[in-house]
Amino acid sequence: MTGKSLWFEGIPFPSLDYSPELLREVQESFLVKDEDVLLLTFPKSGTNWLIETVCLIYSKGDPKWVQSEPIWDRSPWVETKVGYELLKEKEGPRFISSHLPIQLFPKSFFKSKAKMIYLIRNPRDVFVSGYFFWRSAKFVKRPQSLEQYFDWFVEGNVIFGSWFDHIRGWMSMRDKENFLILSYEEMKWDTRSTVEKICQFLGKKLEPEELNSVLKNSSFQAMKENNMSNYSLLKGQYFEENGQLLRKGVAGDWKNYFTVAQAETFDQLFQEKMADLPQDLFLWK
Ligand code: PPS
Repeated sequence: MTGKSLWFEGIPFPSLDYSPELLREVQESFLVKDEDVLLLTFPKSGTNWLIETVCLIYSKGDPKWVQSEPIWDRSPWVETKVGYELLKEKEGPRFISSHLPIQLFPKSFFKSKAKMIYLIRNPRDVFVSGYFFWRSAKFVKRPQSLEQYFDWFVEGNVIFGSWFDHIRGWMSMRDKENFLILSYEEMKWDTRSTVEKICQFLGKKLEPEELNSVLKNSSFQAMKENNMSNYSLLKGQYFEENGQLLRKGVAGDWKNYFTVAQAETFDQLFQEKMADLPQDLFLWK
């Protein structure tokens, strides 16, 4: 299991809990319902923070639910074996998480009215976060050095493929009413306004004290201490003891790791790949 990824349609996936047959079935047959809420990201963009926030919005800030049920059961990953089975059984409105690129996403979504939130993060920070995370994972090809992972990242040979392709693919949905784009950076810099934006999108109204409780219980510190959200339950089978989901939780950490040459290579690549998209999508600039 250690040291391997699973390849499907030219994209590396984790080798545990994924299979080509399932990925095809999810795409062709998973039925998205109009009342579902979908949380979509490229890995390491702040997915779990978004899930926690949405769960807390629905529980009106009451932390009982997020402190008693693992985060991957509250909002299962549709592309995993465990998540797919769980979602098929769930009644009523569901929260569904996914890292799938648009071309592999369940086709039924595109004919539904289900709401999707797509969270973007500065790819430089996605890269650093991914390097430290995948290094301790037992179900992917692990990077041996930051330099090696940099090469993989710019080539798009990391788990779930090219960050640039993922963003470009999903940004084609940006004018749809049921599609909300947020960024990790705006969540960091103005968490309250971002939570209000999510509430408005999902048609949820919170009292001021409920909103305060959402903010308190979805904070980096609260999530780091919450065993239902910090992935500590996955240590052993999925991760080494030193693995941690909640590493630093800041914007701009890449500046502590990139060499000048890497920063220039990355800028150039970004320019080449993303110049034709509206630049206000990329709030870290
Ligand atoms: S995963 O494995 O792809 O689902 O990881 P994901 O949840 O997308 O991203 C993990 C990074 O998100 C940070 N994080 C947070 N930042 C701020 N506040 C809160 N509450 C929070 N929760 C998670 C987490 O620390 C990872 O970023 P890094 O830079 O590694 O710290």
